[in-house]
Amino acid sequence: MPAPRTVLLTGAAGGLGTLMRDLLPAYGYELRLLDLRPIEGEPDAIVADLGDREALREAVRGVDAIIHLAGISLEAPFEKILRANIEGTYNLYEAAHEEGVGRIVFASSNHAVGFTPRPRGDDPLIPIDAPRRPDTFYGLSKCFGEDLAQLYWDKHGLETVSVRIGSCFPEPTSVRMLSVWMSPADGARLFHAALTAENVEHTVVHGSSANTRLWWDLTTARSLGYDPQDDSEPYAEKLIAEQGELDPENIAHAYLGGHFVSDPPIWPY
Ligand code: NAI
Ligand code: 15L
Repeated sequence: MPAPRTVLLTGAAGGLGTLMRDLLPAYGYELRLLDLRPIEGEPDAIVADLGDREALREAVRGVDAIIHLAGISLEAPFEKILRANIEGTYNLYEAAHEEGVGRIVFASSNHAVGFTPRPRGDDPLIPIDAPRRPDTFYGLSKCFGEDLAQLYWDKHGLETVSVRIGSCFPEPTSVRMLSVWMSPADGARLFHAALTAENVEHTVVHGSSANTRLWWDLTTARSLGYDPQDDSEPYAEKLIAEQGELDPENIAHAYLGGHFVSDPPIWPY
């Protein structure tokens, strides 16, 4: 596949979309933006719902690749998750297939495997082939997205890199995040690698920086050419002073998914 140049960024008005709008053009991409909400200062952004198949078909026409961030990004009632994340992602894949788009980078989440116990002591890092253990309907929708990606590769030759993102924010804000944080700059590095690596078929990778307190294995992400440059450790002393170390008796500190595993999930995490 020739290196993509024109990339559709769905969810462009969101937190991660906003960070990527700033960072990805430096890699030479021309971004076409799409979101349910208008974006200030971006009059050309496409305002469309993932439920609108005609709008999606038009939005994907002529792009070389798609970064799919749009959807509900936290736990929500199943019906809402169904519409935005499950049907919406299906609609996007159908449109991409119909218009001949070669590659999608799918924003999956650590919550697809959120009930995986976090490593303690000398435990090995969580491998990329750990069994699915969604911690929410939200996490379940990410499992669906990953399986949808596999289907469209096997049946139609549409490639995807599913990035199980940890926590991509300007700074880590919790002790848990020290282990799963992905700096925005590393996020852009990983998306760039996912867009340009050869023959990815459908590859699932963990998405985080090279944190000292890392919980999961980054080998598959690195195999795409991803070379993370950041580490959450400079934030550790302050966060631990404020919040304390993770408590082994607290269920929300026991699993990869943090507070998403509690019922109902507790915010903030
Ligand atoms: P966000 O909630 O800030 O942004 C999501 C965007 O999607 C919003 O701008 C929203 O308007 C748009 N959207 C929602 N439903 C839509 C629909 N039906 N049609 C069109 N647009 C719709 O979320 P954030 O943090 O930017 O995350 C982006 C993606 O990355 C999400 O898919 C999220 O699940 C995933 N992710 C993010 C992580 C993070 O640390 N930020 C961690 C793991 C996964
Ligand atoms: C996610 O999947 C969410 O979209 C994001 O808002 C964070 O909560 C992140 O996971 C996390 O686990 O920190």
